[in-house]
Amino acid sequence: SVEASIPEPQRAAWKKFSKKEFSTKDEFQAETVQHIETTLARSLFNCDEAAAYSGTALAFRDRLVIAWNKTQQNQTFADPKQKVHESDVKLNKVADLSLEFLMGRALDNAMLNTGMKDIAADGVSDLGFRMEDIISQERDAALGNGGLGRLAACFLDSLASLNYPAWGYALRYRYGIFKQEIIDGYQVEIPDYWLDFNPWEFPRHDVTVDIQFYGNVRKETDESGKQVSVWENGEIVTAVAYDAPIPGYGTKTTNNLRLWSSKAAQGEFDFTKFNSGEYEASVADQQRAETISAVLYPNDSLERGKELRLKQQYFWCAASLFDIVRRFKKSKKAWTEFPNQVAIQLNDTHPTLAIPELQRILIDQEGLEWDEAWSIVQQTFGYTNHTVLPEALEKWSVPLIQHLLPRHLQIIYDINLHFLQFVERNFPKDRDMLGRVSIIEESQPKMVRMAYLAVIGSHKVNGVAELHSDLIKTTIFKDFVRIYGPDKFTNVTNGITPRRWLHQANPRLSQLIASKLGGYEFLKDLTLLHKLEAYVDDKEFRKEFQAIKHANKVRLAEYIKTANKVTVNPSSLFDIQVKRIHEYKRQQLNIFGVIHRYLELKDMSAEERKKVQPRVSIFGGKAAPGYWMAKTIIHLVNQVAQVINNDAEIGDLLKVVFLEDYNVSKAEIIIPASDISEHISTAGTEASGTSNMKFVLNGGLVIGTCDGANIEITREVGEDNIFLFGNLSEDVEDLRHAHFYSADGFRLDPALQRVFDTIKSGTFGDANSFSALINSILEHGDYYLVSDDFKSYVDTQKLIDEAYGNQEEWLTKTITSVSRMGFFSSDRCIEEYAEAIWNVEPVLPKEDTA
Ligand code: B1H
Ligand code: IMP
Repeated sequence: SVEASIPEPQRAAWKKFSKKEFSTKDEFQAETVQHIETTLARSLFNCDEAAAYSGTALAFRDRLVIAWNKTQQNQTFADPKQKVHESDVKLNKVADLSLEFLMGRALDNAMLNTGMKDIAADGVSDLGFRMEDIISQERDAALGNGGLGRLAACFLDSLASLNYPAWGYALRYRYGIFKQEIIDGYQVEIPDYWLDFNPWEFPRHDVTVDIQFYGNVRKETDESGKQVSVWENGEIVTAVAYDAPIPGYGTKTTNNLRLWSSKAAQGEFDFTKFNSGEYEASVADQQRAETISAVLYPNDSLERGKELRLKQQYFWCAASLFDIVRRFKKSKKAWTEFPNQVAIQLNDTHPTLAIPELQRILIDQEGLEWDEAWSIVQQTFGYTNHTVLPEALEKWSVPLIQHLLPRHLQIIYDINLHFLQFVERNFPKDRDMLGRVSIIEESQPKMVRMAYLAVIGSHKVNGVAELHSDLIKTTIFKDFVRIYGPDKFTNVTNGITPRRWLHQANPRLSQLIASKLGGYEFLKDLTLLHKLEAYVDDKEFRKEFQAIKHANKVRLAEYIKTANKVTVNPSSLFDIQVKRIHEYKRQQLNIFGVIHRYLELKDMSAEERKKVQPRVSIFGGKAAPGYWMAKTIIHLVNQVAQVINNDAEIGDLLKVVFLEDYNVSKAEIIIPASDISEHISTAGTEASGTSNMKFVLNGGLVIGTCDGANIEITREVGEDNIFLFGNLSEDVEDLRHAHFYSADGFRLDPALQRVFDTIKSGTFGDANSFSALINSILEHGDYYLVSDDFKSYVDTQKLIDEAYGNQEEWLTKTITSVSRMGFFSSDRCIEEYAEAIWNVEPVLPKEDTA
């Protein structure tokens, strides 16, 4: 084996001194104190909570690294007991290319996944600290916008927990998603510089890749007389790897998240320029290079075609592929083996340049023929689509790609030519087809349609919930279903990791479930939750379940008190909508509903008000900085909150709260505290949604449209346990059409008209601030069907008030729902990807195989 190739004395010395994973309280404390004293240069006398966090985190990081090293060795060498030659190196790794990984905090996750949280909590308590305080010192790793980035993070947790050999690849942004402050009711963006102290990452200054941009392409003839293309004279930027360990739950498998950071190729700065007096120019080069990985683009579901974004995408794809290819080449296997050894999943179209890049490596650098190379490319990639919204579909202008990546543009044109010839052979009579499916859109300027390139360059394409996967087959990829047949397209309904979203966020509920199910096995096999249904009538269980929900609401109420200076009654119905602010997600429908409720309360007599179900409407979420309409919605919510919360006549009957800076760690407090959560997108617009799953798993019910994963949640929990409303996706087109062309004109529900009149009268401040929001409905065709769904929305909210009035029945609904959520574990997703798309098997850690 590889071990055997190292001389015995050397191995003995390593074995003797190589670090062991701590497993007792004493060992944990020894590690922590040592880090505080030596790594951080602090002492008993100046160790604050921040230092205690750092010491604890470093102790856990070291522990993860030991497991991480073993995992990487184990995954790299097929069978450690047999003699393994270099040529037997086994890869079979999944590479998950995602521009976003919304990881949140790492310490709590590391403690829970390694099963060491109790020991550590006990240990820090002896040192004078409370574990909750230490945990809350950590800053979120916020390298993502929303659902797409968090899904990638859940997938990493599942991949490691299921022992799949998998690496995530992304960029090491210096600034993650901005921090949101609400000032005078408006969103203000503050940069999120999160790297001053990040104990979780390992700089790998020895793992670097030089990446080229711009330049030109020259044709030359090689020794064998073959024409080859040489891309040269470009600008070089260096990618440096930073690795973060990803621990699995209840396993020693620890995978890797590799983040690339950009720096100037010549190192710190150019000394020749510096010495010749061009100090500023030498620093400018350095800054230009570093800008590539400087900041995460804060647009969720909107593409803006900026050159820097394209640079980010290529930089990251090229560095990641270089890394994967280098590792494969060490195995000395034939190229035809590549797709059997590596599976690369494209998280949306953002990494689509990896397709022409791999083709370029194979034909220009490795000397393969076009067809052979292309077959390898297609077998290697899988593409996950996350949206059908037209404004989110990526297109890059041909002149921009020509300028930045001249060789890639040639390859894209060649891919397109081969593809269109194939289409022409198979559909000779359908002339329009060629124009429709061409990768190149014949606009001014011409555009490259990245989604088409991703479909053509992958062997499988999947949507993220059943309705969405059906929609992509009948809308954006309709022609491709005819061309390739339906088998190329599949569905993998999204899921969430129960480790973070139940065990970590709601420890008391997790513990209650474990007490009934005989342990925590359900965290590895969430379908075991179905056994809870047997306890739905168990008095003790019901009491504890309800007490937990109440305690979680108290915790959120305390947070609201601190953060918003608003007192809410934890016995009210907590109605929560937290997600990115977007017209298609329809926070405007929610706030119009709140205004309607307020007006009704104002109309009531004191006697009538006594019968009303008190409610707290909680909002949270970021608007993209340039998305004016979304910012207007935030402003309206805050103005409405201001008026209602200060109306003495209303008191506890209605409170409105906008929670600032929604992020992963706040979600962990907010989600367990809902009675109702809102997932009310216009039907057909939300591909899946994943917070809907999190809320139900934590004992909340959903008000939602027939959209995304709401449909499968309904199938699982039963129609009686969810509040569905609104028009169906198949009717959306007709309704939009009717807004413009209906003979009897645009009709507005009188209740919604009254809401608009109230806003226009200045009740919530300057009416002009909100005119665009109202006009988008009254004047511009109400694209998101707010007026069409308003009545059914407020009627359904009434049903919810009534249902909540019967607390026993409500409790039955919530317990039943929790017990039926087993399907929504991201472990199930990963098994589906592994089987239907990647064709990979788990690699068990050594200890577990023995
Ligand atoms: C989703 C995005 C997205 N879909 C472009 N598309 C982005 C598109 O930075 N950009 O340019 C960023 C994000 N995000 C979401 O993915 C869907 O809207 C959700 O419905 C889905 O649950 C989630 C995960 O599949
Ligand atoms: P390589 O490209 O195959 O050398 O591996 C890629 C990365 O994995 C490098 O950063 C290595 O340091 C790391 N790596 C490979 N094998 C091991 C191991 O056994 N322990 C820790 N890291 C490893």
